[in-house]
Parts: sequence; structure tokens; C-alpha cells
Amino acid sequence: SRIVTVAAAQLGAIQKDDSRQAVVRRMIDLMDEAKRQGADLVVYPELALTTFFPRWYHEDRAEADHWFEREMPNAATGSLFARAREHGMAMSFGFAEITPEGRHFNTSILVERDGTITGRYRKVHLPGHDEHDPERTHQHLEKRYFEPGDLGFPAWRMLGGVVGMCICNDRRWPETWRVLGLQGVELVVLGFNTPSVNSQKGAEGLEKRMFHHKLSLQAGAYQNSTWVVAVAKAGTEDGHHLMGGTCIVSPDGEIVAEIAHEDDGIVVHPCDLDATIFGKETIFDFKRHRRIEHYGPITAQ
Ligand code: CDT
Repeated sequence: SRIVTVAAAQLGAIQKDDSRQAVVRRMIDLMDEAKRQGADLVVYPELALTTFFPRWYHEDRAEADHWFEREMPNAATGSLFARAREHGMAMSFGFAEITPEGRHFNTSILVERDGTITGRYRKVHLPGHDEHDPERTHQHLEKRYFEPGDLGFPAWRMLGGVVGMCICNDRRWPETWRVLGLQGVELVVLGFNTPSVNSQKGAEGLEKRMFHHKLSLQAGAYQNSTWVVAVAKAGTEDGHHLMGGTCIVSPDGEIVAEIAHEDDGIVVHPCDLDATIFGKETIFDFKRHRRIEHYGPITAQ
């Protein structure tokens, strides 16, 4: 067996006025607890360092730049990297990235046990809209503040296995999972900030949102025979509620661990990467069973 013990480290709400330093202190507390529980890898949410700022409209987009990180690690996150190195723990977290050329991405990284950033992923499927929409119950302006990721869906050799990332809305797209699956991915880590109501369909409340969340994760895991670790930023941020639903899904598509509250907290599971082998060599042996001659429309307009 190849056991990677993973801690899914959920963050409760982050208010607009909370500093990066205060959030990093919370992340370190979760990391210390993950260490006590034997974790090799700790996974934090999407946009872990700030509130979910795409809910706030700025006519001048540049006014949102203060939510973005110009380098990683930086002054605010140096202590997080240092503590991870001290613990010999790998980690993954999301943040808003601004490149030296001034490009904006919704990004997450994979950091090795020694602090090296091995993997960088930039969110491909940006949900929401790019102009203020008074018809909605709340704004979801990811298309205003980010451009679609330009790195595809890579996977990396890490922790003795093959690890990939995606971010939040990406989990709803089978293409995300299959592109990762085709690289033999054994563990997919992802963070999310999911409002508990649909801004365009008020009646679609928490229960259905949670169902679609888990449905997407469980299908992605099963159909590609991979572990999935999905981590929420949850709770009420300046009056806006984000659902929880942090969980770890096995390559059989079963939820094996989950968090039932909406505060800071971890859930830990020993993920045996060898448990991915059966599915990959039988029903989802892509080499034997895929019929790509029929898949052309997927990449056509
Ligand atoms: N952060 C993120 O991608 N949230 C989306 C909300 C979709 S509704 C605009 C999600 O897929 O959970």
C-alpha cells in the first residue's frame, strides 16, 4: 500500500476586514492539529487568504487588486511555509494571483514537504458574470476579476503518487476530471467557496447545492478511480453564507470522511493510493475501453 494521510482543513468565514496575517494564524492552527493527527498533506480552500471577494463589485477593477498576491510565499504567508517545512508536511491552498505582467488568476498551489512549490494550477471554469447584475440576489464576479487559467489541468508526481488540482466550479465539469484521469491521477485536491443559494434561482437552496457538490465529486472520483479531497471555505462572510461540505472521497466514489460544521476544522483520512489501481485496471482502463472516435464534439465549438 501507499498511504498518504491527508487533512482536509476547512476554514470558517473570513470577513472583509480580516487581515491575511489573522487568516494565516488560523491556517497554522489547523496545520498543527493535522500534524498531531499524522497528516502528510494539508489541503486548504480556494481563495484561502481572503474573504470571497468576487461578491463585491468595483467599477474600477484595479480597486480589487489588493485582494491579490504578487508573489508566493510572501510576507503574509512566510510563516505558513515555515511551519509546513518544520512539520515536513506538504500543503495545498488557493489564492488570487497577480502576475508580474498584471494578469489575474484564481490559483492554487501544491507545496512539497520541503517548501518547494511543485505545482501551480489556475482555475479554468470561472463561474458567474463580469458586469454588475442587479437581477441577482448577490454578485458572483469571478469573470470580472480573473481570466481563465492558462495552464490546463496538469498532474504532478508527489508524495509517491500522481496528484492533480482543480478549483471549485471546475468540479462540476466532467472534462476536468477526465483530463486529470488521463494522466493517471491518484489524488485530486480542490478548494471551494460555494454560496448556499443560487443567485439566479433563489429557491435552489442548501440541500440541492450540497447534493450537486457531492454528486460531482463522487462521480469524478469513481469515473477516474482517484481519491478526491474537497475543502470548503464556509460560514457567513459579511452577511453572505457559504456552504460547508468538506469531504474526502475514495476511488470507489464513496465519501469516507467529512466535516459537518461550518467553522475552522480538519478531517483526516489515510488515503491508500494503491486503492486506485483496481478501477484503473478494470472498468476504467482507458486504453482498452475508451472510444475516442466518438468524442470529437467534446472539443469542438
Ligand atoms: N467559487 C466558485 O467557483 N463557486 C461556484 C459558484 C457557482 S454559482 C455562480 C461553484 O461552482 O460552487
